[in-house]
Amino acid sequence: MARLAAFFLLATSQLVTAHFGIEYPTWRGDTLNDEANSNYSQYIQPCAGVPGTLGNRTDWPLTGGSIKLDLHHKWTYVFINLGLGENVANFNYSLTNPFWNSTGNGTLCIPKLTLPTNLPVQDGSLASIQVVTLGETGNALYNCADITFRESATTLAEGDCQTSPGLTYRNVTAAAQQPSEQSGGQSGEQQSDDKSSAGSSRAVDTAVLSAVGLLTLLFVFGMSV
Ligand SMILES: *[C@@H]1O[C@H](CO)[C@@H](O)[C@H](O)[C@H]1NC(C)=O
Ligand SMILES: *[C@@H]1O[C@H](CO)[C@@H](O)[C@H](O)[C@H]1NC(C)=O
Ligand SMILES: *[C@@H]1O[C@H](CO)[C@@H](O)[C@H](O)[C@H]1NC(C)=O
Ligand SMILES: *[C@@H]1O[C@H](CO)[C@@H](O)[C@H](O)[C@H]1NC(C)=O
Ligand SMILES: *[C@@H]1O[C@H](CO)[C@@H](O)[C@H](O)[C@H]1NC(C)=O
Ligand SMILES: *[C@@H]1O[C@H](CO)[C@@H](O)[C@H](O)[C@H]1NC(C)=O
Ligand SMILES: [Cu+2]
Repeated sequence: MARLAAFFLLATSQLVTAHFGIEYPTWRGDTLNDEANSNYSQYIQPCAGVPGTLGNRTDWPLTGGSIKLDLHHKWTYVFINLGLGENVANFNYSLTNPFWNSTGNGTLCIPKLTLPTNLPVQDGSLASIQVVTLGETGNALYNCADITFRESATTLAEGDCQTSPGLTYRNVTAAAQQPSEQSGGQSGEQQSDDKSSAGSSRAVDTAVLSAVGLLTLLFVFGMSV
């Protein structure tokens, strides 16, 4: 527990300043620039203090759609969750299993997120997407976007879903011996790791894993930092 306490001190003393945005699907509220709503704060879970009743819903494909994020940090963990219903309280479906360590700032566009199998949705089902980013100090940031599942909806066209040069993301997974890296705009194609970086992958993994263990503890105890 001493280790956890030390982690907390670290977490609360080094507040992160840059935040992130959701460019697509349209987010609930502009939590970066909306000065009028001074109650918005990306530190507030589950949705930065933006009520789920503002009404901007994007039609999103039944088989999974695109997501476009505006990231400002050198790197960040990214979790994307889904909750079903009109005013979601429970974002209990993970769309990033494993979650990601995204490196670089700018736009990260994923052409098509994979949905959990047997997700109970049909044409017209309402849902919300929650994006959580987590920095090295353990501060989590939240934003949400509201969607309607539609048979007729499509994913973003390739030209509208470009990831900034130099921005990549990596799966963070206990099982992966050699995690692969991929840029978001590549339609799910894997890019093979550059051989010279393969040796250092494992060392990074160990660091990731111990951080993940700690984070799991935090989540289990329902602590928010
Ligand atoms: C929601 O939609 C309205 C009307 O189209 C628009 O003015 C507003 O900027 C949208 N909100 C966000 C957060 O994009
Ligand atoms: C912010 O929250 C306070 C307290 O709940 C409330 O009185 C106030 O109207 C809110 N401000 C805005 C801009 O929503
Ligand atoms: C998620 O939550 C909803 C509503 O609270 C519930 O109906 C559903 O069974 C839950 N699904 C899972 C996989 O936990
Ligand atoms: C990324 O960060 C660098 C250095 O802070 C900045 O100059 C650049 O404009 C940023 N790029 C984007 C796309 O935000
Ligand atoms: C991450 O893992 C998922 C599920 O195993 C896989 O579909 C995806 O291509 C992987 N992404 C990267 C960047 O390796
Ligand atoms: C996430 O990726 C960044 C950049 O590649 C790396 O510096 C950082 O160590 C990774 N996170 C962890 C906890 O390993
Ligand atoms: Cu930030």
